[in-house]
Amino acid sequence: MSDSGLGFSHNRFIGLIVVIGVLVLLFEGISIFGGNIIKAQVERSTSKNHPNKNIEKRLQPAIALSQKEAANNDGLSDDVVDAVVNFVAADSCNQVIEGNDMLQFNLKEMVVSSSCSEITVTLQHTGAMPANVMGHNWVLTNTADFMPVATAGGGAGMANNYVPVNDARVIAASDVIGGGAETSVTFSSDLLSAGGDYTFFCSFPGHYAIMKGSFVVRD
Ligand SMILES: [Cu+2]
Repeated sequence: MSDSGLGFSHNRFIGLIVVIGVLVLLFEGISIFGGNIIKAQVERSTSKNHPNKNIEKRLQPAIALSQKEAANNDGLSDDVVDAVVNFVAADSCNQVIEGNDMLQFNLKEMVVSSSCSEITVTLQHTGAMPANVMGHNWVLTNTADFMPVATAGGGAGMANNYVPVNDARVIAASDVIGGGAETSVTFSSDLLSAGGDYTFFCSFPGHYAIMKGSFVVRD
């Protein structure tokens, strides 16, 4: 019987080496496999391994809060801020506003400069419905006169574009138009004063409650 010198037979010694080798490989395989599972869990549960991966998501609440705070601090809506930022006095003398088939104007506020001697408002009906069903016009009054004039306009009828005839409370009024049409009205700024409280609206019966906005005259 041959002897390896360690008390084993030569064949048993070789066999032992092979078994140890296999166990080492197996253990390493399990370690890598287990390691990958843990790594994947870490990646899923935290963004530690990818600092930039979810950075927008993690910053979002802070940004949303600061925007809200800014809006609250200056007390102005985003629309007003946009209007002020984009305001050009000369350009403001020509206003364009759209009405659609869903009883909406595309503007909640219009801002003109007190330096305009005349103001032209162009109304575009971007819908498809006819004037007798979904007609729109653009009427301007002092805010205090808005409701009474809108009500009186309903009684004036389509023949008068739903605007009371010879009514001094009406600062400006366009024709009633249907889908795809466009109309405009030009009026003097003599009846306007900077800082005055004006409301524009559509006087088609039932529309003024939704189709209205504030008309601002700036110095
Ligand atoms: Cu309308």
